[in-house]
Amino acid sequence: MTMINKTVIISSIASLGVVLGVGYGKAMGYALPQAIAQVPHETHSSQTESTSQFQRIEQPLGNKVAVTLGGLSLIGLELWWFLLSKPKSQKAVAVGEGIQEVTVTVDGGYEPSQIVVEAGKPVRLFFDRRDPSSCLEQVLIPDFHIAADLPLNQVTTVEFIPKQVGNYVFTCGMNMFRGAIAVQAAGASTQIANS
Ligand SMILES: [Cu+2]
Repeated sequence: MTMINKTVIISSIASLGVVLGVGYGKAMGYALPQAIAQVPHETHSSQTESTSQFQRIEQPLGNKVAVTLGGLSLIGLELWWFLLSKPKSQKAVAVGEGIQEVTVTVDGGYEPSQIVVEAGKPVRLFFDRRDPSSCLEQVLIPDFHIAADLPLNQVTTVEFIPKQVGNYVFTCGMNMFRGAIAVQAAGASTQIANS
């Protein structure tokens, strides 16, 4: 896992903690005095301690349980998203004679997000867009001067010839979702086997 991912996880969990803390505090009966001021006067007694920063208000037990369970499930969802959904992205290897073809499913990201091809031979990528999010309506492969619109529920073909070995990224139009095309030397594995 990269450093960026770790940073994202930590900051996400921290921000979730703040949101959760506020919600939890409200459900458990604590609220800032400004919030109390907006509640009709009858709902809280005259014995409230106006000097304390937080004041206690009664909430049904159901609210407390709901917020607690909601928070826990959000944390679970977040952990799943960052820790378990990432390894799903696989490598697609398309090395060999002729045109190297790979179908990339565009649905909440790119699947596969790692594509291995050989240098010097044409590559044909089929982007199958199934995600209605406008975030994924375009795919960019800057190194090959490609900017393709991906109509929803259609397969869009993108072609290029990678001449140089290297790692080339492809992203959505806003650079939020990413994948990579690893271009290997032609016949690299054969050369290793013969040497
Ligand atoms: Cu995007």
